[in-house]
Amino acid sequence: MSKKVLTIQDISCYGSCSITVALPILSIYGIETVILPSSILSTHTGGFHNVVIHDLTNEMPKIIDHWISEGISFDAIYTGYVGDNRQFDYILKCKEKLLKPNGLLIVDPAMADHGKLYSALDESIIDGMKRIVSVADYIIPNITEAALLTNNEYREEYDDKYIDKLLNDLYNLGAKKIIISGIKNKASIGAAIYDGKKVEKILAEKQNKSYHGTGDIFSSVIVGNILNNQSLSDAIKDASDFVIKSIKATDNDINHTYGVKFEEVLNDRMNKGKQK
Ligand code: PXL
Repeated sequence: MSKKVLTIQDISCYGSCSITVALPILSIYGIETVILPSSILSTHTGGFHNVVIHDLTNEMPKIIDHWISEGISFDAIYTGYVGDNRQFDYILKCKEKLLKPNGLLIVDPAMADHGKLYSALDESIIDGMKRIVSVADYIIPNITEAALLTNNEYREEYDDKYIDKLLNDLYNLGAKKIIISGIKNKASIGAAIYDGKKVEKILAEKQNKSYHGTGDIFSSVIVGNILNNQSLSDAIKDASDFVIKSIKATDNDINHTYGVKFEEVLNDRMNKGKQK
């Protein structure tokens, strides 16, 4: 039977991130993807000015209550960018009332990068994010988010000890499996994973340019792979490969700076699937 996922994040109408990447990516896996938009924005907030933001906090409980009354349930809940601190109560309600027994909560605490919170967010989002991280089965923060969630200082340069401390502190918050993305050394970039027993690093070839929305693509592919019962390390290797190919598909178009052209990679996957 095909799986059903609820993804809770914003709709950035233009900008190739959040729901507009999660939906097509998860659909390729044959996963039915249901959305609970936390807000609607004209664009994402990284690099655009005068972004129009329509907050949907007040709609969320009405939508959730309707689903509860319809007896709807999900195999997983996958959360991303949350626009308002009041929304964490509703996310926890979804976990309690709409997630099947043994269903997974997968949290990408998408709130910051390069040492800073995203521009439309304030510090209150950090405490809210801690509440859902502490009950999550998987979390997928980048280094900035990992540092903010654990009150560690953000570092551009770091050693294994720093990453191990972030992993350990996140595990102590309550998350069962931690995936920190964007771990870099001279030639490589990748993720560090920890399940309370062993740390593993999964590295791939570093790209010269960084683009917006690649974190959301990385997380969406991981969610698809986890629900497809792949091992976590294979899920991450594949997600890195997907992001690298998406960046390569974008690098030759200097006008495309707001996200990556992941559609070309998705199209390849779909055609490969068809040949089988
Ligand atoms: O890609 C993360 C993201 C998602 N949603 C919104 C954002 C960002 C990053 O800036 O602004 C609205």
